Amino acid sequence: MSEFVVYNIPGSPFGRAVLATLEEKGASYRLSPVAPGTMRGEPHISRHPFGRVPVLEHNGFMLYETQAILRYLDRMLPAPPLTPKDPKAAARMDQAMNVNDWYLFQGVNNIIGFHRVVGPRVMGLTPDETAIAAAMPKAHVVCNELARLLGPQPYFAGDAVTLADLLLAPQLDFLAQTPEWAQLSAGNRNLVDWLDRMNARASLRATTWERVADMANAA
Ligand SMILES: N[C@@H](CCC(=O)N[C@@H](CS)C(=O)NCC(=O)O)C(=O)O
Repeated sequence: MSEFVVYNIPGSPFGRAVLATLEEKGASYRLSPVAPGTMRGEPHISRHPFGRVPVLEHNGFMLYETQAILRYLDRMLPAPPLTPKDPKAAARMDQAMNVNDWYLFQGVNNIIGFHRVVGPRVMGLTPDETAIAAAMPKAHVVCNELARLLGPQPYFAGDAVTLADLLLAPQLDFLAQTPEWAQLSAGNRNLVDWLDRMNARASLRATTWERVADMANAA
């Protein structure tokens, strides 16, 4: 199995999901850092026509969109399996992954996470408190719904980690770095415990912003 190349920016939660999945699989991979501000120009725009990260390259096969990448990795590298066999559990996994993309990222993390974490850290921006406050009602709905979907199970699709956990954990870990997390997690103890469980995994510890920045510097 030849090496996987991940085009990514340190700090990207979507990129971290790909790296964490490769770590869970014990796969050999290389990070190819994309400099912020260069994603809408060549060469990156030829890899990703929407100018985003991550992009996976495998034996010349280029793939963007994190869910597609995670499913490709799970099919190419079957052990350990990260998709449940049971159709209902697999449907819960798919549902949680779509909640991540459509509701947690869009309108919550791309506002609150951006203004609290990425903007200040990467661009030296001051958080836009009005935008953050406007995103909070949706953020409450999303966090409460994720806690409801998780319920008493250890992971989103049951007893074992799946692609849903690996997609959601980097996003929620981002939100957990903001002061808003105290309100968003209040009453959602199961989500906090799940995030602690995920953050304790070797795959998540190997792919923190700092660790990915180290990989980028070494590339
Ligand atoms: N739907 C895409 C979303 C990827 C995405 O939004 N990535 C962010 C970083 S976490 C990005 O590249 N943002 C750059 C930009 O919007 O300019 C996926 O699933 O891969």
